[in-house]
Parts: sequence; C-alpha cells; structure tokens
Amino acid sequence: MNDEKRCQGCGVLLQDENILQEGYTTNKENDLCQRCFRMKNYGEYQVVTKSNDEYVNILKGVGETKDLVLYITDLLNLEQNLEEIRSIIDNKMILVLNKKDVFPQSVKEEKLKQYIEKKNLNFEEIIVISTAKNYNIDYLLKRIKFYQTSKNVYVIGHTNAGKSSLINKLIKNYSTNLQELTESPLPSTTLSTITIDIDEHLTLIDTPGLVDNGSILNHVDRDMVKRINAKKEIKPRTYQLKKNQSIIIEDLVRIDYVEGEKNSFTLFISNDLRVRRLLNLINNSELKDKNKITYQMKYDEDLVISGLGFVKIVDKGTIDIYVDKDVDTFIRRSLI
Ligand SMILES: Nc1nc2c(ncn2[C@@H]2O[C@H](COP(=O)(O)OP(=O)(O)OP(=O)(O)O)[C@@H](O)[C@H]2O)c(=O)[nH]1
Ligand SMILES: [Mg+2]
Repeated sequence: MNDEKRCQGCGVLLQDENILQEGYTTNKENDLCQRCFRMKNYGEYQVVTKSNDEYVNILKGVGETKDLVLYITDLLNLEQNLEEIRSIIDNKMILVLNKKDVFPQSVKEEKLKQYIEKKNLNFEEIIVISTAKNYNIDYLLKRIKFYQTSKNVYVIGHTNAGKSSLINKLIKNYSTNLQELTESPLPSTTLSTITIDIDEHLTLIDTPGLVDNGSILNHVDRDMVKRINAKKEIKPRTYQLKKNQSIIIEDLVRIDYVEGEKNSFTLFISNDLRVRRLLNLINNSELKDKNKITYQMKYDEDLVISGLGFVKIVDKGTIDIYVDKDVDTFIRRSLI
C-alpha cells in the first residue's frame, strides 16, 4: 500500500497531515521524515519520548523468531541489568561492547569480557568494537555470518548505544545499499524497526532501543548532551580525597566523602566536563538542593551515574551523592 511508506532514517510511518506528530513530512515522496531530515542536515534534534512497553513488544516479537540477535551496549554506560533483555528473549545472542574508542586504551579487552562472562548470561560471544574508529567491525561481520540462523539478524539494546551507527558502518563497508539510518547523541532516535539488506545472505533489522528513564541525558540541555557524550579517549581523572572533601562535576553531581580513610576516586567521564574538588565540604552547600543518596562503599567498587559515566573508588568509606532525583545511580564491582 502506498500509504504505508516509512522514513528510511528512523522507521516511522510517514504522514503529511499533522506537523506536530511523528513522521511528518511536507511530501510523502520524501525518503525522510522532517525530524530525520533536520537531524541529518542541520544537527537539529527534536526529542521524542518513547515508552518501553512498545519496545518490550518488539523484543517479544524477536523472541518468537529463532534469529540471531546482536545486543549492542555502550562500554561507558553498561546497563545495570544486562540480564533484563536476556530474560525477555532467549535467541542466540552476540553481546557487542561498543565505543571502545572513548574507553581508556590502558584497559584490556580481555578484562572487560571476563567481567561480563562472570555473569553467565549465555552469549555466543562477547565482541568489543568501535563503530566510530572502524575497530573490529570485520571480525564482527565474520562472527555474525558464523552464528546466523537465517537471513535476518536483529540489532537490539538500550537507546543511544550505537545500533544505527553500527548498521550504517556495515552498510558503508560491505554493501551497495545507499540507505543511511539516522544517528544522534540524544536517546530515541530510531522510532520503529527498520529492515536493511546488507547482501543477499544478510538482512539487519534495526530497533528503537530500551529507554533509560534514569539517564542524565534526559535531564540536561542539548549543549550538555554534547559534552557528556565523549568524543575522544577518556583521560581518567584521579583525586585523592580525605574525609570531608568533595568532588563536583559541572552543576550536575556532587560527591561528598563523609567517612573513611584517605581514598582514591577516579572519574571515567567525558574530558569536556569540568570537575572541581572542594577541600572542605562543611559549610559549603553547593548542589545540596539536589537529591541525596548515601552509599557505603566496599573495596574496589564503581559508583555509576546513568548516562554520565562512573567513579572508581578504591577503598571502603561512606559517600553522599547529590544528583537530580530522576537520575539513576548504582554501585557495582569495579569494572577496571
Ligand atoms: N565515540 C563513539 N561514539 C559512537 C560510536 N558509535 C555510536 N556513537 C555515537 O553514539 C550516539 C548514538 O548513536 P546511534 O547510532 O544514534 O544510537 P542508537 O543505539 O541507534 O540510538 P537510538 O536509535 O536512540 O536507540 C551518536 O552520537 C553516535 O555518534 C562509537 O563507536 N564511538
Ligand atoms: Mg538508532
């Protein structure tokens, strides 16, 4: 049916009736909706809020097939529950750890893989790549061909992990197909499933991604989104803190070290973010209007701030973190 034309960038159904609704275009002969057109040509972003119910339904649909699944995740923003998606579908799955280029070079790939293997989530394989730097993409394609059970391979994961970017890279490297999916630093860029033929034996299916409502990216302006998304290799920043000292990241996060011996805090966040240390937190109320959470740190744990990155804390101690109440934070065994 002619009326069923979809946007080639984000997969949404095209329509020319309501400019306020998804999929609007002035002319349904166009290949892109207006939102994708503007993102591609002017870097102008328009935020769309997606519900996860819709995505869970997409995943369930994937679960009804026996097709291979690529689960893409962003190394700097590893989700707390890698098992969440696993619990919805039990397809053959390759876990792809993306954005290696922004991760410190000093961290060995083997170590990252072992960290995840310990969770026993039954991935066929864990592969570290960088879409931006074209790193390990050849190997990934080989392994896709090795594990695929039919022509179709689904690309799933949380929003902003780089699913569409990876597919674009595979198109560019290996296909004569001219389609280009929309990529952007904001969550929920892809709005619906999109089918892309790479060659006669391989069809990739892009999906919109699970939304992390607790990501800091949902609670800052666009300029800050750009600064939070690391573009270069992160230079870890280490601060030796004594009790009653603090770290402040922009006007986003305050971390108070309230109890413990002298301790080492290493920040793995974008180099473009300003960090300050407060030498005495007493009588300083900066950012204290934000929501406070107290954590008892054990040895060698990370404090993760969803969407921003993480702080490796070497010794045990008590910290208070102040951050927007809608931003998720959690503690995990140290990744590094
Ligand atoms: N540094 C770096 N950035 C990347 C890499 N891959 C993707 N990105 C960036 O990550 C952001 C999100 O990429 P997308 O491809 O739109 O991510 P997605 O998973 O399709 O996101 P949704 O469609 O919103 O679910 C963009 O700003 C990309 O440029 C990578 O290997 N390295
Ligand atoms: Mg996408």
